[in-house]
Amino acid sequence: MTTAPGTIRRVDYTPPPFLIETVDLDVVLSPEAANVVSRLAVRRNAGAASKPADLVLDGKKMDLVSVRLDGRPVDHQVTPETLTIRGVPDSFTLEIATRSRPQDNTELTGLYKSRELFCTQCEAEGFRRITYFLDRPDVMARYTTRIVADKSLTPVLLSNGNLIDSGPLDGGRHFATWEDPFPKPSYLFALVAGSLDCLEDRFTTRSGREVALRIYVRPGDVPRCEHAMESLKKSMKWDEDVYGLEYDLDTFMIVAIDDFNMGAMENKGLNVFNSKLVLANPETATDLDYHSIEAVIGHEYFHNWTGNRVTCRDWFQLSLKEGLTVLRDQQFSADMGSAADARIDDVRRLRAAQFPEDAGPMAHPVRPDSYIEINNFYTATVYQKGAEVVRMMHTLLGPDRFRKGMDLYFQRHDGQAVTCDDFASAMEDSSGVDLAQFRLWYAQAGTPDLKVEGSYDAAARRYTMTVAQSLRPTPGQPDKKPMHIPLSVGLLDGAGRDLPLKLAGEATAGGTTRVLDVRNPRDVFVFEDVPEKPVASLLRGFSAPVKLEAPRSQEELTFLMAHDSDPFARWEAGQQLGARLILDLVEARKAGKPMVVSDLFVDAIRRTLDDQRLDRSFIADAVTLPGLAFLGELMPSIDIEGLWAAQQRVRSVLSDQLADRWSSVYDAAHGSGPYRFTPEEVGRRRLRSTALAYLSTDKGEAARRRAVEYFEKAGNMTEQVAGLAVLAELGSAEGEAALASFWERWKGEPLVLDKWFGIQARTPTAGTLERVERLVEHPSYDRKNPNRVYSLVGAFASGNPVQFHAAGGRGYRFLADQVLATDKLNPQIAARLLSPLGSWRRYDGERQTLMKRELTRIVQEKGLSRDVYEIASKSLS
Ligand code: 0A1
Ligand code: ZN
Repeated sequence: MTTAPGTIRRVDYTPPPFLIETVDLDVVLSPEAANVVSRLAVRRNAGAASKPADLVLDGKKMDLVSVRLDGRPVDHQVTPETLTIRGVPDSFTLEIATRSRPQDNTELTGLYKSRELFCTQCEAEGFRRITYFLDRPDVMARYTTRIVADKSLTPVLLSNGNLIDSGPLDGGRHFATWEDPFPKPSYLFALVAGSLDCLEDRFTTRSGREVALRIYVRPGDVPRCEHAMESLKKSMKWDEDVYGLEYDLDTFMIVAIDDFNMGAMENKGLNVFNSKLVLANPETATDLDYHSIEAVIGHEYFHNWTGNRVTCRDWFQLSLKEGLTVLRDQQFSADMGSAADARIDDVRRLRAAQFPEDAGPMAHPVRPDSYIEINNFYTATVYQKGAEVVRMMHTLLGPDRFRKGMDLYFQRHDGQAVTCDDFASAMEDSSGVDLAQFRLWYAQAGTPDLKVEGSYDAAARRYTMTVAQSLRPTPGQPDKKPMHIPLSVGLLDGAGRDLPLKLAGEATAGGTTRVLDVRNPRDVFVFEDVPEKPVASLLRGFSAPVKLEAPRSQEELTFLMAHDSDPFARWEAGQQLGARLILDLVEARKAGKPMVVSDLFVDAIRRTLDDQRLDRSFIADAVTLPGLAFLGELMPSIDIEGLWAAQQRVRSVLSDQLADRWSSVYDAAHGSGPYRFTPEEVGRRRLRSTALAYLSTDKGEAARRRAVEYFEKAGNMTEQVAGLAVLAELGSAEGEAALASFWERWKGEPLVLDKWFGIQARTPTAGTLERVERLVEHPSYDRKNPNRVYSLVGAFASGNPVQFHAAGGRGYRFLADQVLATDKLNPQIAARLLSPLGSWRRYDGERQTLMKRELTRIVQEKGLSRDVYEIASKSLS
């Protein structure tokens, strides 16, 4: 593969030639401009490979006002992305004055305005838009920040660390000075200034230190911050209990911002959040919102140790902090609710987003080898697969040794900028487990295929499991080496009980779940003293991010669905059964044969619904059919119309044949009393809305009446949204009326209207594209706001495969137009929107042509951002 111009490669890393010890920022904010004076204490890095005469700083999209070295003018040169200071000594101070216009910054990176609020987003390379700097994570400095602004327009002035001074100034202005005692990379810098209210609380750490907790929101929104505050306190306690990690500053602040490119950002002591991940009350937020808020508050808080105290050496190591922190937030969610649900959720997400990425043109290792634009690498691979990689280490080491490895990691690297290899070494050195081959998970892209076969020898009472692994080529990696894969398995007897497991060579049996070390293209594992022919439970807990193929009969899968003691494997058996059935129906349809749904499947779902031992959220998970994205990955070429028709067919058979069950589940799961966000209540609501959806499949009169009633009587947003989605899909006059009344009721609440946009964009029936085209012109829509764009255009392109891929390619054209329009305002968002077009190779010839045509049109556009160029060009190559 040739390397595209502008490509940054991991192997080219060199330590910074200079280090910056302290940064003193003076930021003066006014409606016209932001004036920044930065004083840097710079010295040569003794550990650098070379001793250059000049210092080259990063900087873009601002005006240089002046620069002085040790108080004197200095020879310097400015380019659009650098400032070079000529002939610098070994140690010196640099004073740089710059000016920028936050109000014109639509990219939402660097210093920008969200309505009247000034705020910053510096990860990955935003700090260079605030002032000239060595904007790389291995340059860690102590920051002092003085902010000056008009007191009445901008009463609250925040930055990282502790407030050390504040007061009035002339001309109606005031100032605040913040000092962060912890050295940090520039990407963790933050500043927020504006009119904000705040919810305050306290947390006492386990060593007895008092921490002030503050959540800042727009005036009036404080009552919607309670769940976020509770989540924060739970996170702080959990990190102490599980990892022994305490918070380290006197204050912890969160600010909610309406215009934000991502979910949230872990800036030291001053987390900035997308307001949708802070604000919640039962009237405006769904169970899913409540859950996401808890998880993301946890995620950002956990970054304080995994990310901030120990940070990344360079951006290729992004998964060092993200994979590990996602694993930690997943563990936290599992501990706060149902562990089984949490795991099922993780796997669903991985399969829906990461597996397609690993199979597409942007496939990259968890630790990428190169990038053109780093913002394009905040991916499901770096985050979700990265978390799976750390989870596998946890599985291989066991919880105690994993914890020891974490302790060693912090002991060795606190205050440093390190690599994924350093993390693996800490795990290895603390446990004695050899992770040499395992490290390939960081280096090799693609989802391994695992084929598992079993055979039973009754005479020898022996069960032999043969495991074959393979890994397909991915861009830039034609040949792959075999991986070290932890395969967690169990064996069930005829009554569905776990058998004690004894591997050949072992003296006694130990446990009923074993983790097999798969290391070779083909491995054989022999279980002894197996009294009868067992049914194998494979990949328990989803012990590795692989695609599993095992020749299991429908009867065996049904058996596992009813008996497996591992909840993930139990759910998975049902998904496999459902997937196989749907794929068979796709084939039948193609061959012009009737699509017949087996009684076996219907019976299995019936038994699940009747199983009194199962909790409601697990039942809801188990009766939900596999999603189209997951199913598509199982086909050599995705037949989206076939998949949709087959999935609908199965739905309607389940709806018909189990009508009495859906009705009784629906009635029994009726709630009472005020909204509570508890695992039981969430499960109840989920099962009830799942039943409602099945009951509405026939679109008949009774169904419509029931859905209308559900929607109108909804006591909270969870039910309202579930009812609205069903009604929108019914598409009748009732659906239109519900959409209209929802808008009327919530037109003043943009975050709630995002649900309204999203439901319409995801409705899989004909006419959706026309509707979406009208909605981009709707007065409630705002193409400068990332939440609006994702909830409408993103939801259509990524969440509605049926209509996005509808024959003719109009969906593709619409998306390309939106990408080009968005790119002029916000390249990061444009690049993210674009990704569904990258999967063109996975579709039939006609769709391939249509999708490629749009990608080509995009690449040829003049003035394209680096972000969009990278995705579009790699998608075509
Ligand atoms: N580190 C954040 C994610 C994040 C990344 C980039 C951003 O702006 C371009 C914003 C946030 C996290 O993992 O939560
Ligand atoms: Zn993160």
